[in-house]
Amino acid sequence: TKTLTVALAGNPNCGKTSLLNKLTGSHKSVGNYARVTIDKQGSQIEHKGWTINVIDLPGIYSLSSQSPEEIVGRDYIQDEQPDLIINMLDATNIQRSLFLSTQLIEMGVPRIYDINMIDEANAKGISFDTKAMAEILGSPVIETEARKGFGFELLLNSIVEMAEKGLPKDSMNIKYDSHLEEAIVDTQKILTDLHPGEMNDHQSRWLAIKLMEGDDDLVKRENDHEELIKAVQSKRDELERTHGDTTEVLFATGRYGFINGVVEEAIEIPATAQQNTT
Ligand code: GDP
Ligand code: MG
Ligand code: K
Repeated sequence: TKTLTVALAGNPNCGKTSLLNKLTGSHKSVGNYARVTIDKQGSQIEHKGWTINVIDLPGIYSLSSQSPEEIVGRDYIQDEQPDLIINMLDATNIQRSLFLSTQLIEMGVPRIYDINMIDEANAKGISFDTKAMAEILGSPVIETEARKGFGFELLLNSIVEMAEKGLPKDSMNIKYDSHLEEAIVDTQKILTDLHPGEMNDHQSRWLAIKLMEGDDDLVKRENDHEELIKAVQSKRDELERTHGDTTEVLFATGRYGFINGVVEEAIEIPATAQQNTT
């Protein structure tokens, strides 16, 4: 049989467990508890001749290493390499949701976007041009209401369709300010010299960005390479001096710039429903 492993990634409370329960007919409690373990067995769903193995990742806002949930989620994606990620977005908090998406894009994982809570968003007058979004985000975009199962057929069809076409190897990038881009390219050069043949361009770009952001976990892993760590630190210092912001803030600003572009092009948010971006 044809099988596929799909990981569900999204912010806490965006509806991941609801989707899984509804899809599998199970009744695991839908709670709001902290969770840092992953059930790698997953839940199996049969659709159009495929067995889709769905893994529920912990709720996360980012893929840095600022919380155990983020580290566990990121390690799972890197080590287990699920075939596909369903990136679940909270339609009522789309900017914040898309922050995680920018990081999944940078990791280069094949993905489908699931805009959940579409009922609540529509009730607030928020609407999405899913075709335009899919074009900008480089992958299919589906709307769902996980509590009721609305949109699931489309979501499952989209998963199977993608699997049958062959999952894309992603090369889409988030573009940053020119100073950041220069620093990324320089860092990538050092990385590919240190790890010859181990990383493609997309992977070295991801690691360069993470190191530039001062990701503790990844900096620790590269700690043997004194020259790299020194070079990264001096770039960080220089960027902070010239821009007056930490590199973390500079990268976050770049990500929100991309997100604002998505909103401008493809999402209608009435003034009465403006959302948090933090
Ligand atoms: P998780 O933290 O991502 O696993 O989110 P949950 O599945 O626990 O859902 C969080 C809350 O949102 C629960 O109260 C769900 O009943 C509710 N919920 C989930 N999906 C939807 C949806 O599409 N529409 C609405 N209105 N509520 C939803
Ligand atoms: Mg959950
Ligand atoms: K708009």
